[in-house]
Amino acid sequence: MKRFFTFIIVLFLTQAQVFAYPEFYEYSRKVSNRKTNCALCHSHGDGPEGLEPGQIGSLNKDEMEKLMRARSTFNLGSKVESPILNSFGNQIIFTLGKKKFLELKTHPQDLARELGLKSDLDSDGIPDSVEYLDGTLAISPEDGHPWKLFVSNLQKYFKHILLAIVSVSLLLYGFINFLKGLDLAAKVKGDNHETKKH
Ligand SMILES: [Ca+2]
Repeated sequence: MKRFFTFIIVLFLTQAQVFAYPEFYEYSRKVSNRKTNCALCHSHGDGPEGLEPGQIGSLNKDEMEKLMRARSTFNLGSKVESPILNSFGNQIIFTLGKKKFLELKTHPQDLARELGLKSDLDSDGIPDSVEYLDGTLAISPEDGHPWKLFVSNLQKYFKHILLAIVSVSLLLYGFINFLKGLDLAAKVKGDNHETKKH
């Protein structure tokens, strides 16, 4: 059994390049001008081949079974949990199905359109498909196009910002009136003092 398991790992390692799909991150890199890599969709930035965590060589028996199950799932709508893919990679297979995904290898520019704008895995307000085009990680809320993140956060926290502005304005208004009151009191006191002198 152990020999068989080792054979499966070696087989996957030798075939790993076949299962890596650089067409997508290369397209993302081209349109975004960002140094994207396999981390867009994979657990490891260098892709599935290797012995590092998130790569095929590091998988235990259960994870290898998960990987084989994920790779034999070709229908869309099937929940896959491939240990070498991150949640965006798994989401792509869930949304499109493996068959459609493989078809897109020759025209990776259509991946974003096929994914649509519904999914936003990291809830940063920027859809996964847009992050693919921007060359940012769809699973990291800190990683996003700066202007889009700013607009998204502005919309998200608009009420809080508005409340803060109103509160500060009221405090400022109250403080100014307090100073005016002090000034008026000082003037009245000064006038009284002058009246008593005369
Ligand atoms: Ca996002």
